[in-house]
Amino acid sequence: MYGMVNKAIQDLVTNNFGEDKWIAMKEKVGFEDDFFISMQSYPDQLTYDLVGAASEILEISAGDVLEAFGEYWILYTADEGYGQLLNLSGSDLKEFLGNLNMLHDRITNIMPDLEPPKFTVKEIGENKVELIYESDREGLASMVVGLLRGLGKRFNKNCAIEHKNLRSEFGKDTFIVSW
Ligand code: 1MF
Repeated sequence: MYGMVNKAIQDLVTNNFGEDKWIAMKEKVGFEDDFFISMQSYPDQLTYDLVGAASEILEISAGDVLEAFGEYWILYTADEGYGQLLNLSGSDLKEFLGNLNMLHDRITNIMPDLEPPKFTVKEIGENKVELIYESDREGLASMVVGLLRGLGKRFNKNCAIEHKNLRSEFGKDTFIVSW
């Protein structure tokens, strides 16, 4: 995954739990560089290791780390100079969700090593959509819950997120988002 993702984890931990927690995490995973390069690709394993280390050091479940990270990612990218890109992806929650593949296509033009997930969105009610999430990566469904929560906040929507179908059982992760 691109360094940006690891950098966002660093930022989340440093801002919310303090620099020393981050230093302990770095040590635990054996990352010895001074910083991440946003536009460089790092092994996925490093990101998984960081989540594992955060879980141990902060004493919260890995699922909760992923969820917190997902929510933070929306704020983080908006703040780090990509607000325009997010603005282009929709001015309300439904529109944004419908444009997730387009957003990732745009990013792939600039970050060719991106391995974006694929989304299928179906409107199932006035303020309700079904979102199918397919990623080559395992175990990130909790992150998607956080991402959806972060998007809800971005659009000032109090949304409910139900993880309806689990990939482990049904081959795909399906979420019902309503607001
Ligand atoms: O392969 C990758 O390195 C990678 C990195 C981040 C692939 C995808 C993503 C985004 N994704 C987070 C990790 C999930 C990994 C996976 O499932 O395999 C979030 C996807 C997502 C899911 C649900 C709801 C919203 C989601 O994303 C919203 C989003 C996605 C990307 C960005 C912002 C919001 C983004 C913004 C600016 C970026 C990069 C990503 O940086 C840029 C862009 C253009 C030029 C320079 C830097």
